[in-house]
Amino acid sequence: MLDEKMKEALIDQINEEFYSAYLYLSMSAYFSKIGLKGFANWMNVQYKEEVDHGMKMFNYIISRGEDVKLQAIKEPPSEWNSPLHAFEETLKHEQHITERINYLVDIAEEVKDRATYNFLQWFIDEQVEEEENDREIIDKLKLIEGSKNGLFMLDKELGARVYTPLVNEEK
Ligand code: OFO
Repeated sequence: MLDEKMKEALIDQINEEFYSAYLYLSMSAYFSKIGLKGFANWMNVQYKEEVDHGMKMFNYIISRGEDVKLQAIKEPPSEWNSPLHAFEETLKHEQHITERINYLVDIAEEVKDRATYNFLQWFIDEQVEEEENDREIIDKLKLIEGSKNGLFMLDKELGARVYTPLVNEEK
């Protein structure tokens, strides 16, 4: 059993995570379109990780004996002005997700739900990593600004990112 407010907020978060997945899949399409296959790969891996986040949330609610009524996922943007713009928007989005996770932790504290509080710690750590990754790529994009060669090298680097599924017990 979950407190009603807690349950509603966790279900909203499933939607946020699947919207994140949709946003990054859309960015993957954008990068493919402008010929940056490595960037597209990076976003594709990010998309899969976000699906994992949504499923982790979903499985947790089910494990607490609750039902889940899924909501519509809104349409993400499909155009950005530049790779830098796309990554700045990615960082902004992740900062929004961090606020959301903090809000969930606040509710868990408010309703004294220790199990959910514990469950959310994984997301707290994950958000630190997510924001750090985005900031690193933004810094690199700023450094190579205007250099086609630099962009080519970064595309190669981002093309090497490999998706690692969350193992079952972590989900
Ligand atoms: Fe990008 O961490 Fe989930 O949303």
